[in-house]
Amino acid sequence: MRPRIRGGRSTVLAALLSLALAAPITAAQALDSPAGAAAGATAPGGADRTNPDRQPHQYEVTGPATPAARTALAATGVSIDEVHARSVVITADRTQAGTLRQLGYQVRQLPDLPTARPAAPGTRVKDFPAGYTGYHTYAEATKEIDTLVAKYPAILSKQVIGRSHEGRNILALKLSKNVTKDENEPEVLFTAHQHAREHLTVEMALYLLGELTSKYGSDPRVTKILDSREIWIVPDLNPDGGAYDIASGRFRMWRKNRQPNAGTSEVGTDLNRNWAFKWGCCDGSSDDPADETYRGPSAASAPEVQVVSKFVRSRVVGGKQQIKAAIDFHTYSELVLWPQGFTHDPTGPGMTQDEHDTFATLGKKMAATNGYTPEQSSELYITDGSIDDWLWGDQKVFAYTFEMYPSSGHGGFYPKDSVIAKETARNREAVLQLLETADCVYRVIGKEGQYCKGR
Ligand code: 0X9
Ligand code: CA
Ligand code: ZN
Repeated sequence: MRPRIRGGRSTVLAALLSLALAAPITAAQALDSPAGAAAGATAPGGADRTNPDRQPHQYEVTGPATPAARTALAATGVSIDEVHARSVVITADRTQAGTLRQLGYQVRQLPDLPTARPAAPGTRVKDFPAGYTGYHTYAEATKEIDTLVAKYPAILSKQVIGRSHEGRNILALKLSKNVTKDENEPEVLFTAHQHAREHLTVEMALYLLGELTSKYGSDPRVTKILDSREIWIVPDLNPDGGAYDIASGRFRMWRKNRQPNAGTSEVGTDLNRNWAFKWGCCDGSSDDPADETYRGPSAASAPEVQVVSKFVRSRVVGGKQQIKAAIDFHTYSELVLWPQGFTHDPTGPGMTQDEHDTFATLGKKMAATNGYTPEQSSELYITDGSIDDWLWGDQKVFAYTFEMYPSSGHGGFYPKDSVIAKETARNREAVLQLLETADCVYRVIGKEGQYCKGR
């Protein structure tokens, strides 16, 4: 059993609030000002998120030096943001930090980021604060995507594949020559923004959309890729969380989605613990809705996870999954990670030696292009219900997780907008290599003949 560091704290008020929030709003109410996304002192976060003991901060925890020790710490439900040789940086609130101290951890609070002055209570800020306005809000990203679709209709198309809990559209953009036809070409999936505070990943998706459209016909590599692949980009898996994170005028350090939880005022599920493969199996997620890594009440309980799971399954054509490779973008730590996250074993059930070697070889190749550190994700700490484990374990997609800039410090989840151009372009080469390899990923270990004949 994982140590529960905090019990439920349901009050009558909290129960009423969560009931009030439980009704999903309609699409018509959605988009810019969903009812559930109101800001201010009474913001549902839950009810006591205005309590200073419940504000998230980053803490340095000294001691954990092995994957097992980090998994034990992560099993308390805090998120691990940085991994160092003999310490980690976590996100937790004061109550959780106190509990960790009681468990014997050495815990030191790190200074909060200087953020803009909060908006007046009850008002809702629509843009990022000064120094961050180069980041795209959901509305700005939607507008930019629509402009690109209008400009490049022959190679870019947009589908609404479903809606978030609060009713925002979840999009899948397809990029390919003859984009309106489903051709028999290898498909590659890029996803971003499962975690609300990881705004740089939306910029990564927008960068890829801009690059792959504007360079078609002039850049020979991009041209060849669009001529021979079908690329899917889901630029924002957690639009509700992203909007909530910026809505008060100061960053809330929010991670989860914005789905209420029954019987508590605590809001949200960690989408990257909610996927329906070995969900909750292995002490790699939390069963406490108050925790950062709450896995949800059941596998794929989050509408955002359902929407993208259904979309991925829809790419099975003639009994064959068309998507061959994928990257899910996160921040931060500058890592290229591969499955399986639920186990420390590099091979074993669900992963042959050749499959592992293929993952590792391609992962290291990509990491050599962007300077990230390549490793199996469980080298960090065990996770269960993550998207890459589901894509691999359930769909046999060679799925990676990229943890983007910074490697540590430097604004953590909130680097200034001045880094966007450099830190998105930094992954260009890795993305192109993945796309070029997608017709036979096993080529990287020289086993094309064995695994990719007769495709
Ligand atoms: O914990 C996570 O979900 C990821 N780190 S983050 O700081 N972006 O939250 C890491 C996931 C690593 N595990 C797998 N990819 N399975
Ligand atoms: Ca095509
Ligand atoms: Zn993340």
